[in-house]
Amino acid sequence: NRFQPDFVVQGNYVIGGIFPIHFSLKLRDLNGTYRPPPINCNAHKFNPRVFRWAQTMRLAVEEINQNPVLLPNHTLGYRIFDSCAHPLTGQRAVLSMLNGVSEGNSSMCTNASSILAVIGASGSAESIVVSRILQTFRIPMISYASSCACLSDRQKYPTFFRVIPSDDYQVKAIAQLLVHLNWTWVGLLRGDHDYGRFAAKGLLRELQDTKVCVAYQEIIPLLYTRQMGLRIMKVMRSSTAKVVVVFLGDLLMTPFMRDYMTQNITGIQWVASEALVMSSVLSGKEYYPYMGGTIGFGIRKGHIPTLGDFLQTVNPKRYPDNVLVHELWESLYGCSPLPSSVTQMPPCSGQESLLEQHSAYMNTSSPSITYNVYKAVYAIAHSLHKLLLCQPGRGPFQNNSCAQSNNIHPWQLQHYLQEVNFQIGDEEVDFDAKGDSVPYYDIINWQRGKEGNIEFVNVGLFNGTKAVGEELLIQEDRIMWAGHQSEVPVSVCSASCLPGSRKAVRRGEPICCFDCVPCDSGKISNQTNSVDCATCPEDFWSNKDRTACISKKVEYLTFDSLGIALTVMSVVGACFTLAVCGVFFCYRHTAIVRVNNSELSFFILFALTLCFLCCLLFIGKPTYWSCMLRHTAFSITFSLCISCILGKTLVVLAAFTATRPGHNIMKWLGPKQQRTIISSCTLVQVVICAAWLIDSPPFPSRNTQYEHSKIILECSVGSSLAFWCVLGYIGLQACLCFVLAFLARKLPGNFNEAKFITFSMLIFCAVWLAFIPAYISSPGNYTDAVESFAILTSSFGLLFCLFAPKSYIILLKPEKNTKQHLMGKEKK
Ligand code: TCR
Repeated sequence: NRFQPDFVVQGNYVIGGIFPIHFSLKLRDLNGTYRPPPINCNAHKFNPRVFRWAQTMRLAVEEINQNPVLLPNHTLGYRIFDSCAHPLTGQRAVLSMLNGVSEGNSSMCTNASSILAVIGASGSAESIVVSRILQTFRIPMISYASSCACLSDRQKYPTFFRVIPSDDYQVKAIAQLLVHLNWTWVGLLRGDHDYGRFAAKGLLRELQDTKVCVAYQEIIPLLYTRQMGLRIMKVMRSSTAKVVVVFLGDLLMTPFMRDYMTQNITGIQWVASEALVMSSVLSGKEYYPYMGGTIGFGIRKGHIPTLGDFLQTVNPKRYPDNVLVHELWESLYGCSPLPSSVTQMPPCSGQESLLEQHSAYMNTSSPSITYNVYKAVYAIAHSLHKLLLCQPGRGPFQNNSCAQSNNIHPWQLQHYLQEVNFQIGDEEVDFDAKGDSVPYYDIINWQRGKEGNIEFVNVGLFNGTKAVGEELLIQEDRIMWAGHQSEVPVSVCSASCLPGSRKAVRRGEPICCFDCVPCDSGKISNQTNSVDCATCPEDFWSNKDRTACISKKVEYLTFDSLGIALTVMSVVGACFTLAVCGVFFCYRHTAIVRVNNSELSFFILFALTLCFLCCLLFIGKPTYWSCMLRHTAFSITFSLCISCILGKTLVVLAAFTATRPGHNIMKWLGPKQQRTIISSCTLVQVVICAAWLIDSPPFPSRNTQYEHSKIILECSVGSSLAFWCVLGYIGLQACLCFVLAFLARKLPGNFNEAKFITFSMLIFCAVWLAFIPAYISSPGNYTDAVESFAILTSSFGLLFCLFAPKSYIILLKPEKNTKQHLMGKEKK
């Protein structure tokens, strides 16, 4: 039971082929207590797709042999071995190939060196083993499917070439795709082989500096068990990552997918690696709900016009002895072409014929790996052709020698292989220094076909030869996403932070998982996913949403409701005062006006009018002048007013003492002296104000401290000492006035003014005492309002207390407006 090649054809030059025609190899564990049984590939599953690859190699060799231009007068032969999709059996295949156990039953190691080059192997793990063995003999190999980036190492794999791009490019493409589609939270599923290991490593490396994070990485073992699968599915289900990248061939994916379908997990968007994305095994109807919408990168496809016809020539009648052909029939038709079959299958009718519908084998519409095999054979043929064309004395080898056509060494062929450059279809084939080929991928999307099965639709491309950033070209509108959706699925750990907030990383979690915290007031972020909030420039403040800086609101006491109210009150107050003035003037000859010094009354009324009006200075935008005027005008008018009242009190007091004999104080308090007292009292205030204005006058200022979002225009007092001095002086006058009036309150007479003066001073002092705390603690622009309010109330207080009783008598009780009546009390 010797390991035999599956196909052999003799020729001048023989090339080897290694294909994983069988798969699902289960190695028995050996404990050394029995003789290990031979590994029998044929007992395992037959892969029609790979069988097509092997047939493609045969076709290519046949074509070349018939080609009058390429390798004329020479024939190519081949020996094709089954690697059984496992490194161990791959090793056995390559050893058998080298040993030359080929022709019939000959057991001798003939033709050991007759293999010039090898096409293969498929999986990277197998290629690694095969390459390690072949490099001892310097035999070049061209792999059609091994894409592991690890194989680009010329030190380790000096004779390795491939016609599939290295996965380095594919992971770049996948990373760009993830970034492009904003999938920042992805799962990673890979097989437990070199291909999966290196691809995952590469992808993680590519994602390092992007916004994409990997939520989990799960490994599907080579020997798949349901238990393992269920554990992985649990992880997938519990994760919020809806996008899963898979680096897996369809052979490993299929058993996993079967269990996956029983688990009813939906909503997963698959990103398939190249090994999976063109898999016809998973293109059945039943897979659509679970795998529909899958997107991935497929290698460049070609076209082999004669392939369909060639594949059809393979049938059991033509190759009655070939086990593989029988197996093909068994796997495609479920019947056994041999009458004496060991399998339980029913015998075939003999009418079976290969049609397109047997896609696993017959799909020739857009061959990819198949085309790679074809290219690889041609690459060898072209190199050989070049080698044979070598002109003696002009060769590339030592002393410009050429290879001898009847004794070509494989290393000589490798030299030509490295240099080869030829056209096939519309594609140019060559190898770079590492033996790699041009990176070019199509973006494949799994959409629903007419019969409900999955169709592979081209929706873009990745051209690795283009400049960075321009490699990816994707037609998003043509893509059908998972769950038959036309909208791009979302796969993020945390939803993006809207403008107005910023990201805050969660401790111990990947950067893709974050919280969004709103910006502080005065700071803004105007982009989604901002990392930081920017501070607004001076005089600007954040808006309510914290998305833009807006200029601060400038506030001052203006003609808004408050300002209007104050204006109205002050105007009304002034009018009242003038009205009282008018009344007093009209009745200036009546007793009540005359009994009290009428001149002083008019003075007081005049000063009160000014007091009312100076309240208007507090309304409106503070300017240099209005600031200076405000406090000084107010303090001087008030000072004037209180001085007059003081004068009046003195007069009342004097009048009282004058009634007693021996005191003629009235002599000293004539109108002239009164005026002097009033003006000198006022003058003190004027001097204080003048000093204030000269030394450090009040000035308009912008207060940004009180409320950050506003600029409050106010008058700074300049010198607070002066300010409080001015107020203090008024207070002093008022107190003095109060005390004097208090002393005079008991004076006889029906109409005792001193009572009213006491009362008015009481109100005045109360108002201004209340003013102090209110002024100090009032917010922002309300300080002005508070001050003007205090002015108004105290003015009103004075007006009413001093003049309301008199006006009442004048206007409504004229009968009491007689000297007798006013002095009535005295008579008692
Ligand atoms: N590289 C994989 C094997 C592989 C494959 C395929 C197998 C690729 N594409 C298509 C079957 C069909 C990509 C490896 O192991 O390197």
